[in-house]
Amino acid sequence: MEKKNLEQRIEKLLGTRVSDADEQQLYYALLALVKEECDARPANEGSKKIYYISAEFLIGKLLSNNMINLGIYDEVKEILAKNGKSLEAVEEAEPEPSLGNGGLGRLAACFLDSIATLGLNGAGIGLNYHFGLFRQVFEENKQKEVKDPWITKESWLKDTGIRFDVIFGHFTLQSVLYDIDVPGYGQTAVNKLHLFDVNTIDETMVEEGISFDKGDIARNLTLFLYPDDSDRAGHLLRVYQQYFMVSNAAQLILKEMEDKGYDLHRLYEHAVVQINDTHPSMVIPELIRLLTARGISMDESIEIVSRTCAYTNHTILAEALEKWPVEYLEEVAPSIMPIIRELDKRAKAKYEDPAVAVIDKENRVHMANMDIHYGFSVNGVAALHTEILKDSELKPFYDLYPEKFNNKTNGITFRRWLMHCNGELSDYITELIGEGWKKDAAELEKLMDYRGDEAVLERMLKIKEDNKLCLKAYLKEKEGIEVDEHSIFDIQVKRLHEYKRQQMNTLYIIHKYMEIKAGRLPKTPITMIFGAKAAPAYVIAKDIIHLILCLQELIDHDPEVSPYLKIVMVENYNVTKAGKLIPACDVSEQISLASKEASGTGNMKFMLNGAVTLGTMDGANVEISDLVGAENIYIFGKSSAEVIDLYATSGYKAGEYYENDAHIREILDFIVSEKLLSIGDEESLKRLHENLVNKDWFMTLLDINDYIEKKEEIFAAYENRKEWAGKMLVNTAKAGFFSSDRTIAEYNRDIWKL
Ligand code: 26V
Repeated sequence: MEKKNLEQRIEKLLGTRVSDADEQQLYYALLALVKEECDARPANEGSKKIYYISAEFLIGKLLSNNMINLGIYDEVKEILAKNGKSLEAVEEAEPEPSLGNGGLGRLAACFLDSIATLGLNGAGIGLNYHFGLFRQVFEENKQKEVKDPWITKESWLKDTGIRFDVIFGHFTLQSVLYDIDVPGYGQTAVNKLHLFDVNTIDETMVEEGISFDKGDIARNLTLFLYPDDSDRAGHLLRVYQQYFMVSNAAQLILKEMEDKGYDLHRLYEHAVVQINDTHPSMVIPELIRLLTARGISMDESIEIVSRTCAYTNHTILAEALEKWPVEYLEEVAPSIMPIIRELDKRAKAKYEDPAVAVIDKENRVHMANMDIHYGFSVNGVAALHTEILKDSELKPFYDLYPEKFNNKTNGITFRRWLMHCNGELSDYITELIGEGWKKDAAELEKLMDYRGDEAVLERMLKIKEDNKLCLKAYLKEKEGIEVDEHSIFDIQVKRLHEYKRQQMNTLYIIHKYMEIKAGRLPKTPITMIFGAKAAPAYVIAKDIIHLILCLQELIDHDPEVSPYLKIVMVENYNVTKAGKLIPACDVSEQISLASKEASGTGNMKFMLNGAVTLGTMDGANVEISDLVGAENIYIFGKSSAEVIDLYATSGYKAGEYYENDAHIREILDFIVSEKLLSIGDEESLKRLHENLVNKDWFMTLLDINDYIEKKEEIFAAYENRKEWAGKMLVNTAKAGFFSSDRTIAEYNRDIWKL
């Protein structure tokens, strides 16, 4: 597109001069421009298509990323600048949809970008939640959930006119299909994200916070992602959502196959379905149902679908592996229950082991088990994770089907997580090694040549400083929080979960607070930044947020401590905030209990942007550590093998650490000290204290001393600025492996075979 032409097009869409328009008008004009541009481009073609089905697509704001991918970002930026406008200000006008919870959903979004960028014929399929997960607000140092509307009159959604009937036990709902365009970087063709919805949704039924009548499915089906499931109605609603998602997906897939005139007996030659965690698992019986309804025998339908579907596991936490009572499925989706029973019967006829049954003795359907028996591929998301699946978590299945198991280490799109969020570093890299890395991330390795180049190292430090200044301004404006750009920015942002051990980081803060009180001051002040949403019904996770916010208040009001230590918990952590925080980070906290974090993807984003990792040997940290080498990462804590053994032998007793280690006791008791109780909620703080002393299921106290020691070590290393800059450079240079382009190329080579 020619520049002059582009400006004219924008002005035509605006109906006024760029210089006369406000940010809101400019946003809508650019939205329309990008949609027009996508409409003008062809769809990816090919005789086989990948359908990536996921309950979450954490896509973030799309304007800038779409413009980068379409190749008009720099020009638009210039046109705006010339007219006295800033693209950053325009970005503010775009609402961010919270169609995801964390890593699973963000991975799906990165994958869509890479599938399109590699020119693969593919689509995402999910649901159009009107209020997303929820928006987090802090009140009285506690998380409160409110609805998070994001759909405005003009948005990325395009009504396709496609409608399907989904038949539930007691009623039928007609779906509405909206599409969001997914342009690939430097590609002409465009893919789609398909989001299904119902026209009968009633947004007004949400009452206080995020509560609503869970029984009224026609009106509530797509209000929220992961609606509260603490009662039967909530469980049923989740099953309604899942069946609605996959029935639509299966109908769409077969419609596309039939429109192309493909033979459904050979569905697997033209379609591959990637099941993202267990939420879309019912697509297997639904596809079988639809094939048998078209006259294909049960035997053959099962065979066809088993050759079409592949499953990705994203967690080994037992509670996240879904098991739905047969009774619920009978009520919601009675038409697939006979098929699930048939699948169960066949599995039981072949394998006696109850561990691999589809329906267990308590009459619950194990979704993952169904996926593994009736899919052709099972993958984990990092090398260690896949090994744990094979050796312990899914061992009985690995023994049956070794050929199905494979690893696909996660990745991230460098378009969003470097080119867009860190323009300065991105441009500097290009200045040093050329443009090639944007299409082939492995080329970042060329940066290794500059390890000893002082000017380059100086510049890396300068860029980090600039990004810290940007974050400082952002936090001041958005959260009213003042940070010191000369302090060390130590960041932990991710879902709040005990296994991720934000509580361990918090115990360090108490330790450091006591040190400062005792006159042992850090050389460089420290800013500890958190961002995390807790699931609304996850009581201990909310207690941890409460503790962090109470410590933030305590330290802010203590002039003896506040010059050296600052706590920041950003409200409503999301993709946009991640884009501001990550480029400014010095120390990346990746401190999960070894064996529990399947992969992590934040760890990759931080290293790419020149942060140094403080972490356990868990998930993809293991691969990061292998790549950067021991001098460029700070590893602590017990190994996954040791942890797995502790669980097997019930060998970990938090109480013993509390009894036998005076320092640990002192730190923990601070949680229920006068100082904190005068700020916080007694019930919440006492519950957390009691949990850490007597339960501590994710073994915080096991690693706390090691963690404190390593953290002091990494802070000391920060003092040698030149050596630190070398570590930053190596981290960026070695991050190429974690491009989602590499991950998707591997999915395609080993699983999808497009
Ligand atoms: C979590 C939750 C929590 C809120 C209530 C409902 C609900 C439902 C499902 C889940 C599962 C989340 C699974 C997940 O996000 N796994 C993450 O996947 C990432 C991408 O593979 C990986 O990097 C992370 O290690 C893994 O935790």
